[in-house]
Amino acid sequence: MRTTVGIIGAGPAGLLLARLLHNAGIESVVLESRDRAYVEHRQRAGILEQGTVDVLRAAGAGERMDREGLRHDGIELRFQGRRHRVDFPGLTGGSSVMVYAQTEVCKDLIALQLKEGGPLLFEAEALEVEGVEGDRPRIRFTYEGREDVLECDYVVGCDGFWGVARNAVPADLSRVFERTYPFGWLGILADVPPSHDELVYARHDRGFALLSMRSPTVSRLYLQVPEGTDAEAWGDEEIWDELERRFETEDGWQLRRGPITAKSVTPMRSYVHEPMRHGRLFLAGDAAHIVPPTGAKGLNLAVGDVVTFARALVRLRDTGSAELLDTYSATCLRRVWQAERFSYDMTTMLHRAPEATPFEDRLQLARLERVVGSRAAETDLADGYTGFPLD
Ligand code: RFL
Ligand code: PHB
Repeated sequence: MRTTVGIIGAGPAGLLLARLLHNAGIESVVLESRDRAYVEHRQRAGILEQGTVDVLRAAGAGERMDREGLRHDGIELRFQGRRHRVDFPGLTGGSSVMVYAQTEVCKDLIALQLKEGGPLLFEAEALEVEGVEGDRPRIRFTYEGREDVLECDYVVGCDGFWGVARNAVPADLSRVFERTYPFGWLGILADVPPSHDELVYARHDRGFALLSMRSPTVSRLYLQVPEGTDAEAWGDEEIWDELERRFETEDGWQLRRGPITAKSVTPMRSYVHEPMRHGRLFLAGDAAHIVPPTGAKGLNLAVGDVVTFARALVRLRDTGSAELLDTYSATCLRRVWQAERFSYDMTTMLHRAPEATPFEDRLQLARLERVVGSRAAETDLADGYTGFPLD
């Protein structure tokens, strides 16, 4: 098999890239190791930045998002029983975010790709990327029980944190910057209308909690739990009791309970692999970087990377200039590091580390007081949350 761009992975990064290339008249093949149902139902992100919404619309993939997505103009910060709303459009000059689940983004992009785009092979597992320093990189993969080779002009590794593409960058050229956190998130889906009409980020002495949603009838909630926690160790009523404690306010706000339909634990990690390009291999999305979910940035970063790659390839085709391809890694990494900083700040401001000292607890509260008391600090948070611009 032969194509222009070989894409490994059909998460948001790989699927959107295939769509952008199709719209530009550039051929691609997507290889995805899992089956379609798995990719369409894996519970993950929920928040799309304004820039991501604009990209999906321009790609012709925004129709259902515009019908079913929920525009949010703010979030609530909650600590010491107090509530503070951060007004995004008022602080940023008009930006907002969209609540539309990653599962739905993937379903929409898969349907478009299968209808209009190039090949998208499920249960096709990339084994290795070869020859990235030459003109004809290849992906060795298995499909329907056989080993095969996809010859490409370019390979884009959109295969997430556990993928194989990154291995094709020689160890002596790779630099990894990493931090793991001594806690994770226990996430639940519940068939109950959200208890608040915007997301609530709560800092509590017992740990962080987040109220989010999937639709007007489905809530998504998270609890900070110790690293390595088994989701099944938490009973449903125990989860609701703990959420209630952490969201408690002085004004008697009420949490609605309902049947829990899914439960899982996510570890928390910050990770950046530099460079994001080696020869004709380009890394995009979680294959190159991970952020803790507190800033809601992971999917949005993946979108930024593939937009940058697609633009660069179109520039090469239209003008003969490889300049944007050559600067791909540096361009993406500028935005990646701003998102890493923002996600780290949000995480450390809102979570209680197991070994936190009373001094650190006070500092954390002072950081929150600063955000709610200073328009400059609040604007900085709103700017970061609604998204850093694509260059
Ligand atoms: P993905 O989604 O992991 O997709 C990679 C795909 O590659 C496939 N694959 C392979 N295919 C072929 N051959 C191989 N050898 C392969 N190895 C792997 C995998 O099966 C998979 O389908 O990466 P991508 O596309 O870069 O997308 C990144 C996002 O998924 C991720 O950053 C976000 O989900 C992070 N995230 C959030 N991001 C946001 O922007 N906003 C949020 O509100 C948000 N909340 C979250 C999140 C992530 C979470 N978890 C579970 C980590 C909340 C949570 C709880
Ligand atoms: C989600 O709805 O899954 C979600 C929302 C905001 C975050 C993380 C996850 O910061």
